Order: sequence, then structure tokens, then C-alpha cells
Amino acid sequence: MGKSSIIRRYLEDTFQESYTATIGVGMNVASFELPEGKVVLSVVDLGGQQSFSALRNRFYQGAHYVIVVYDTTDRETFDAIPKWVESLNQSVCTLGDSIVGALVANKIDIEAERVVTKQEGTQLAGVLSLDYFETSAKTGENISEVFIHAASTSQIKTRSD
Ligand SMILES: Nc1nc2c(ncn2[C@@H]2O[C@H](COP(=O)(O)OP(=O)(O)OP(=O)(O)O)[C@@H](O)[C@H]2O)c(=O)[nH]1
Ligand SMILES: [Mg+2]
Repeated sequence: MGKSSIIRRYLEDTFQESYTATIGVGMNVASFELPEGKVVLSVVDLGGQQSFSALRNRFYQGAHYVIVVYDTTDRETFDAIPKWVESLNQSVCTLGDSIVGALVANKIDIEAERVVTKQEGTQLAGVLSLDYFETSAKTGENISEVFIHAASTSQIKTRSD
């Protein structure tokens, strides 16, 4: 649905039409400057296949910011979001904390095939207390915004730790 493509667009500024499932976990590092100083971002790409669920759970625990992606042209991926966020919350949260992260509505370049509206997306993000972004890994629209926002937010969280 676009997790690896979003990361690839951000880190390499490229796009691949062909799909290669992420087997297990992919790890990447990005660094950039914010007004507050240099940020080094460790980006963990978790393969979505069912068989990796135990592996994913272990990575949830160390996350400072979680990016949950669905495909705006595939309603099933949107309908599955609450289930993903619930399993995240179970792994990440202690004492009533909720996860800090974003809901990302991807593939907005394929407007003619869009089936999940912006209104539905923002509403669900509100219910789940997540930030909301609409992206295209293909055109690059809003991709860097997601990562810069993640870095800014995680940095604040780390400082107050
Ligand atoms: N048109 C369009 N296609 C996209 C976009 N993002 C991803 N795709 C395509 O969607 C397919 C799946 O993308 P991936 O990024 O591999 O998906 P993933 O979420 O990493 O999937 P798993 O690793 O199996 O969990 C690929 O064929 C991509 O080319 C987008 O923004 N627009
Ligand atoms: Mg992938």
C-alpha cells in the first residue's frame, strides 16, 4: 500500500512501479537540519504481511513516532487501520499513553480510483489521535512533510523523557 515507496521517495527521491514485498523489516537512516539542530532519523520499515506480526510487535516498542499508511484506492486498507493501531497501542502503551504518530492516506495521484475520502481520513485520524497527511510516493507530494513532522515531534518527545 506504500510504506516502502514512501520511505524510498523520501530517502532516494525515486519511485518503483513494481511491487516487492518487504520481507520482515527494512532499516534506513536519514539526517537533516532543523532550526533546533541536526536530526538523525532511524526509519524502520515493517513488512505488512501477516506472518511478520511477532517481529513487528518487537519494533513497535522502541518507536518514537509511528506512521500508519493506507491506500486511498483500496477501502480494505482503510478499514484495517483501527486493527493496526490497536495492536500498536497494545505493544507501545503503558499507563494509558497513546501512540504518537500519523495516519497517511497514500496514492492520491490516482484520483480517478480514489474510494476513501479526505473527510473519512481526517475523521479517523481524529478518533485515533493521529496527525493526518495525504501523500503520493509517486509524485512526492507531502512526503518530506511527513518525515520532518515526525522528526520534530519525536525530538520534542525525547527531550522531555
Ligand atoms: N500510483 C501510486 N502507486 C504507489 C504509490 N505508493 C506505492 N505505490 C505502488 O504500490 C505498490 C506497493 O507499494 P509498497 O511501497 O511496496 O507497499 P508496502 O506497504 O511497503 O508493502 P509491504 O512491504 O508488503 O508491507 C507498488 O507497486 C508501488 O509502486 C503512490 O503514491 N502512487
Ligand atoms: Mg514494504
